[in-house]
Amino acid sequence: MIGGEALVRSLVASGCNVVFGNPGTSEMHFVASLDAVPEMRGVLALFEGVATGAADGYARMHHGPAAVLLHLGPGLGNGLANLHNARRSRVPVVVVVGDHATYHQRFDAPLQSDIETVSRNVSTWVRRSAGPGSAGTDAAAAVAASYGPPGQVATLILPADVSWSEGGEVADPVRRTPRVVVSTRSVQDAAAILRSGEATTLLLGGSCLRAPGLRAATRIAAATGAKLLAETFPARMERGAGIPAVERLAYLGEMAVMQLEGTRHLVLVDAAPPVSFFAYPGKPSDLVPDGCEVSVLAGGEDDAVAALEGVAEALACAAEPGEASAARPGRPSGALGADTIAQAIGHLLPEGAIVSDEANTSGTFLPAFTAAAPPHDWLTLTGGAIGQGLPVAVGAAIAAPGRSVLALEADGSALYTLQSLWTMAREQLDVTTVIFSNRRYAILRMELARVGATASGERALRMLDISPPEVDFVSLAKGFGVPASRPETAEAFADSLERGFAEPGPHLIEAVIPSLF
Ligand SMILES: Cc1ncc(C[n+]2csc(CCOP(=O)(O)OP(=O)(O)O)c2C)c(N)n1
Repeated sequence: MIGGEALVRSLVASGCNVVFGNPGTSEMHFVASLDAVPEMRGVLALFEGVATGAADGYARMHHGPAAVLLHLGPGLGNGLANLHNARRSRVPVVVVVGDHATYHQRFDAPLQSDIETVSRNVSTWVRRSAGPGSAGTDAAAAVAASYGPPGQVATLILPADVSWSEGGEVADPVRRTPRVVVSTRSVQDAAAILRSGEATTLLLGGSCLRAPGLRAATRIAAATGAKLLAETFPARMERGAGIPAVERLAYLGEMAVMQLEGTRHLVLVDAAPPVSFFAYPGKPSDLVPDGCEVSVLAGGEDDAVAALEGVAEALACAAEPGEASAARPGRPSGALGADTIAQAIGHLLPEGAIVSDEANTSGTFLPAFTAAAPPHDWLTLTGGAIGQGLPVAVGAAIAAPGRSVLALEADGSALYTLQSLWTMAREQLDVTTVIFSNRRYAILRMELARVGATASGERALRMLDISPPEVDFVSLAKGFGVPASRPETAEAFADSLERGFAEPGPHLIEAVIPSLF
């Protein structure tokens, strides 16, 4: 068996059986192995950023990693922004980067570059496969490393001759390392803080944002009066009717300061301390209020949900009170805007939907309008590198067949990785994409003022407007094989959305709306 096939078989043996990729000559033996190993599903992406973002979305919805296949340093570089986001999602991703054959590297052929340096930026684990005999164990080690906990990006560099040479051996399957049980001492310390009667906020992140963690935290809050906040950009948050609603820490530092005001004790539960997304002249970077003590109940490697349940038990909290579910909003009518779109989504979102949210400023009304929709998952822009939403939707749809995926895309962000539509069409994924076409980089108009930049004349604003020319998303979608429409009223939008959810395969709805900024 050649090294490349041993690597693919070893990935499959360890439960990694989807590869998103964009290959080149140095990866041809990996590609050829897909015929020999039908258990591995190959999904072609037409840009590396689609492949890496899809792996992130897949891992958010699946218990294990997807693999990504990339072509040397330039291919890896093209995929870097979404690997950065995946790193911030703290999900397992295995990246296989093909390289020139070992003996070819000294010739400095055109595609030769320093792959390690590029990969270190996002990967906690980087290994270069030394020979066909170790390619299988290298793949298994990459899967093991990707699990963490917390999940991480593991990169295996595979020289072409390692891939094509005989002598490959399939590695034994690896198991996921369980999360660490938080000490009784930490649980008791957190319980003591919560008993003190001083204003306490629990900041929840990562694994706590699924229903069991949210339920345990809500029991604690009900018993002690503690405030609950969720991290600003969760990788995956469960919400909707019957799931306790927890407000997210605001993106705007000024609003986050207000949310945290008066907090004497901030208890971190699988979440990082709150910091401002950017620095602004005269404003704080550290959002922890003055005089507030920060403690950690559970870190990323810990079983944070069990820790919350332990605290709830230590405080003898009552069972979570059953909440009467609020009513969904009615079907919208009238003008199409960010508000009526949110209303239509709240009205129609199917049970078990997965929402990939990169609506940016146009998403302002979504949390309130969708709070009472049936239970669903909400996936957000974890690392702030835009162009993530559509690829994440691709990966989520592949990880969770049978569930409706809704990609909410601001127009500017959609244009980074629009080739995702082609993969949705080719794989016939049940993804409905809504483009919020405000024809601006609206958030940057707001940031222009917030950072105190004085210029806001025509020449500066031209850098923040994406029209003219007006991007025609309906034609673009059709060009990629995705049926599309451009409804002009709230009623017509709701009809299109309903059709998108009801019909199999991908759909795109372009909503031309006024910009909020
Ligand atoms: C990879 C990357 N490049 C550039 C940026 C800077 N950036 C932040 S928001 C933004 C424009 C967002 O516009 P759009 O997606 O249309 O959303 P809107 O602001 O209109 O709501 C840009 C260019 C970024 N965050 N990430």
